[in-house]
Formats: sequence, C-alpha cells, structure tokens
Amino acid sequence: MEVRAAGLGMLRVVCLFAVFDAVCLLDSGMLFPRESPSGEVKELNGLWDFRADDSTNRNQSFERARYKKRLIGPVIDMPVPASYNGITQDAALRDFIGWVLYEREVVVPARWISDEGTRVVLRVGSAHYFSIVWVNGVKVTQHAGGHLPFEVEIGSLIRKDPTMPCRITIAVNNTLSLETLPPGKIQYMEDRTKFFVQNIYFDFFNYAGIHCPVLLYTTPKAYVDDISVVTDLDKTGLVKYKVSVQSAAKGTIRVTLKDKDGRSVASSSKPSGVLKVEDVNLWWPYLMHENPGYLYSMEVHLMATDGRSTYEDMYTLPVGIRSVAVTSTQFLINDKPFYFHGVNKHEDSDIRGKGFDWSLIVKDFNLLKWMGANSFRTSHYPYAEEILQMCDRHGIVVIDECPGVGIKDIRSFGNASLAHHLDVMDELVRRDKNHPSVVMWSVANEPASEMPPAEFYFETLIKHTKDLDPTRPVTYITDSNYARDKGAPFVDVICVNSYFSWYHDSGHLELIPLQLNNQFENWYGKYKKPIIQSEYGADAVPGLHSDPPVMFIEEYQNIVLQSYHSVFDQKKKQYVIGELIWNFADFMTVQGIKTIKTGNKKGVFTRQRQPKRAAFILKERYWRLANETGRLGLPPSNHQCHAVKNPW
Ligand code: BDP
Repeated sequence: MEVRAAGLGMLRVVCLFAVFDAVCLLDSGMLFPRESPSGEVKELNGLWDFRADDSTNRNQSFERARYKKRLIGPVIDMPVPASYNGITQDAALRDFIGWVLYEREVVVPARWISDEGTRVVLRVGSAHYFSIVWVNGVKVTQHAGGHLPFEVEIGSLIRKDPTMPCRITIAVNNTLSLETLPPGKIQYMEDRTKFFVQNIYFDFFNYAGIHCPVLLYTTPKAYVDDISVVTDLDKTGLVKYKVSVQSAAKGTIRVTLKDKDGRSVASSSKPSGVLKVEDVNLWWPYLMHENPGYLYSMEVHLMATDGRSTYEDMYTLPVGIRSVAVTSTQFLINDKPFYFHGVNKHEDSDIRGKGFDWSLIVKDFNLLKWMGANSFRTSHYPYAEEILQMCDRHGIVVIDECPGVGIKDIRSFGNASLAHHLDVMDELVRRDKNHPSVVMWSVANEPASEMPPAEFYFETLIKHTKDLDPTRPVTYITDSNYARDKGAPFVDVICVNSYFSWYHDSGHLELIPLQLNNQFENWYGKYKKPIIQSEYGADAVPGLHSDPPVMFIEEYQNIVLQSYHSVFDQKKKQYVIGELIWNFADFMTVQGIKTIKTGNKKGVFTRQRQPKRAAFILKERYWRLANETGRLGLPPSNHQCHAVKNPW
C-alpha cells in the first residue's frame, strides 16, 4: 500500500482495478437492510422475554430443550437492544457467565407469508458472544462473535404452518475462551466458593446480550445480494462497482448514480463496471472542507426471472467518492495530507451497556463536532453500522477495528485462533467495505506482538486483510517496544499507544517530552512509516483538584495531554499523522482495587457525557489543528462560531 506521491494516481488506479479480484469474501452479502419499493423492514426492538440459565452446569436450557416451547420459569422483561448486565438489581445477572435465552412472538404480515415470491429474513444486528437462533423451536442459524450482524431466511419455515405465531428464540453465551475474539479464560475456583470466573485480558466490561437491533425484512425471491464499491479520482470521480444477485436465472440490471438533488450523474446496465462522474463532489472529512461528507446515491434496480416468475428489486447505497493513500510520512485523503485529530471511543453507557441507542449516538456526534474531532478509532471492536453511516454523512474519519483485543496468551496465536480472526476480518470487511468514512482497518489492539508466533500470525492476518481490500491501509495497535515488535514490518501505518507518567514513572510528568520523543524517533528510525499516537491519556475524577498536580486529579490529566501535545506539534511536521485521545468518555470496567476504579476514568467526558477540563483543552487544540492542517482557513475568531453552529 505504500505509495510514493509521484506515481500516486496510476498505482492507485491499478489497486482500484485489482480489488474485485480480491480474495472471495463470505458466500453472501450483508447489505444494511433498507426500506425500498421492493422491500419492507420490521424492527423487533422492545421487550423480549428473558431467562438466564443459572443451572450448575449452565446447560439445562439445552437438556430441557427450552427453546421448543414458550419460556417458562423465572422469566423477566428484557429490552432489546441492550446489554442485560445493567438492567436489573441482581449482581448475579450483572456478572453472569453462560447462556441466556431471549424470546418473542412476532406477528408477520399476512402478505409476507402468502406471497411465495417474498424472502423473509431474520437479522440480528449483533449479539455478544455466541448465538443460536430458533424459530418455532427449529434451529435456523448460529453465529460466533459479537459486534457483527448475522441473518437467515425464515420465509419457507413460517410458511409451513401459517396459523402458528412466529416465535423467535435467541440463546446468547458470553463465555470467552482462548480461541474467541477477544480471548478470555474460564478459571474454576479450587476452594469452590465460586464455581468459576471469567478471566479477560482487556480493560472494559464484558457486556453481553443482544446489542444491535433485531429485524425482519423482505426482499423479492431474486434479489440484489451484495454491492461492492471502490472509488478513486482521476480528474473525474471514478466509482468501480460490482453487483451480485441471487436466485435470478436471467435478468437485467440498471445502476444509476444520483447526486444529492436526485439528478442522475452516471449510469450503467452492467453488473460491474466503472462509473465516471464529471464535476465530482468529493467526500471530504469534517473540517477539511466546507461541505464534508458528500454522498451520492447508487440505485441498483434488478429485473429478474427464475424461470417461472419475474421479480423486481431495488437497493440504494450511499456512495462517497474519495481516495486514500499512504506515503512514508503522510496519510492522504483525496491527495491532500490528512491529520487525525480525534478520539478513541467505546460503545458504553449507563444502564444499557453496549446496547444501541440513537440518543447516545447523536449526543456523541454533537460532542465530537463541538470538540473539532475529525476522526475516531472503533476501539476495541466494530461499532454498530448505523454509527458508520453517521460518520459517512458527517465526514468523521474512522479507523475500523476488529475485536482482536487482549491477545496476550501464546495459545491465542494458534491455528484455531488465527482461523477465527481471519473469519472475523471477512465479516468486518464484508459489512463495512462501502463506507467512505472507513479509511483504515485495524486488526488488533496491543497483542503480545513480541511473542515469536506474532510474526506469522500478523503477516497472515494483514496479508489476508489486504487481499480482501487492497484499497485501504491496514494496521494494528501496538504498545510493544519498537525493537521487539514482530508485526510492524507488515503494517502500513504504525499506531502506538503509550502512557508515560501513568503506568510507569507515575507522577513524573517532566519525563513525557523526552520519552515520547524517543518513542517516535525509534519507531520512525526503524520502519520509516507514518505514525499515529493511537492512545495516550490519564485518569481524572472530575471535580478533584490539586496543585502541584497528582494522579487522578483533573490538572494531572491536563498536563499529561499538554506535554504530549508539545511533542506532537514538533513531530507532525515530520511523520506523525495523528493523535487519538484515550478516551472520549469514561467507561465501565470490571471491579478492582488497583485504582479509583470501578470504571476507566481517562475520558475527557464523563460517562454521562459532561466535559472535564480536558475536553476544553482538546477543543481549543483541535479547532486550531483544523485551521492549520485542514483546508478551511478559518480565522481563529471563527472557531467558536463554527463550534457552536448546529450542523443538523
Ligand atoms: C490501553 C488499552 C486500553 C485501556 C488503557 C487504559 O489499549 O484498552 O483502557 O490502556 O489502561 O493500553 O486506560
């Protein structure tokens, strides 16, 4: 992916054309379900019946085949989407490990059942971690891994007995093993006071349950299954696309690209090709252009026959036209240097845990834009696809991370772990490949990248990801020493986390400039690749003050940030291409005695999204950086006025 500026255009176009010969993804698409003239969507959000299987062997639900009939016993109301951990007063459910069952009866519109030409698809946006789904007691699918969607066609099943209500049962198990992603380990307690505990190697609460919306949606029997789009610029805008259809013996396709005003700017009647867009409106990041996040609409219209009937399907995909490239010192978007001034986030909030919540999402976007953040990293797992759609629309640039966090045990570098990690990357790229906001894949966070197996593991993983998508750079996030790290030769951008004066040399704020400077010089000296400071920060309990500052006090957090900033300001003139604060907001962790925890307090906002003093420091800085590195040319006096302008 490393491209020298001079040959940029040509090499990138070669890349663009190579993409569809890429490694074959999973055998079907995972287009986000959208209402259209040919398809309906029915949300199954709201209250479901819920029961945790607290039997000693955690297996009674299966021994008694509870999914065969309506759930009985201690059944409680459970909202979907939401983590179940924070919903009740029961500490046992908060910390539960094992199977839980969700169940709901759904009224399916009669015409969906009577019309055999309609596919009825059940889709779970995400459930953590392992899921099994039954419809009327019949197993229809299963899925390993949280965060990403899975779906199954159930039309034929519910048509067998249209008089029966459609009873959906979803069993979810949050147990993590050395081969799951993230890995974990169950530890059986010898003293038998507790049956077992879940050990994890990451710093956030292992929230569980159905986290993203559950839907039923329809398509015609012959349908648009997948669309892949890759864009580039070569005086005009180039949109290379490929449409896959299912169950069509014969058919015609019409692809029309429309601008924001609904005007057609390019069209084709081929299932794959390149659309050329004259006078293109490029997709620009927030604060890099006065009209960021420009999206065209690609309407795909299929007329097909399966030999007996004809079907008409329509799918509309938002498309942002932009290019991404990396040199040895720069990250380029649309051939212009892009500097990441942003945050790391979590999907995390009071009560709902990791459950999808529009109010929270929109609030977070308002805070990001208020702060002048132009980017975030989906630490430490993929976020809901609706969040990426917001990023597309608002021009917030995303480093899209898979759940490869806490790979610390050498057994988690084995073949089974690697095979699963490759599958998760397939699923992630399949879901997120068309989002213009996604500019880089991150395959892991702080793995034990100094261990010998890390070399083969990351070489394989990164090569696989580049085969899946040759158009985006790939990285993983390291905290390992530059001399011992085994994966860095394979990444396009070095992403380093460091916590100087926090996890070591505690209290020695004066060491930060020297240590940080060395960190950058060493990594750059060895690899000659651009560097992002992918995490830095300090915990602060809001409202605590002390001078001279001590750890956990707001002033201490501020000085850590400012000391890092002074070095970033030097190094961004050379090869540092971004800074992402750890963390956007405070978030939940397991309980512990090590710090003032429970909860990680490195947020610049509290968990309730109120600013600490650090948020104002970042706001000041990010608007200044936008002015220097973006292309708006805002005079300083305009910062405030842009900051307060409500973009909606
Ligand atoms: C980093 C981890 C992150 C933690 C952070 C911390 O990547 O998940 O939350 O440390 O300890 O190393 O605050």
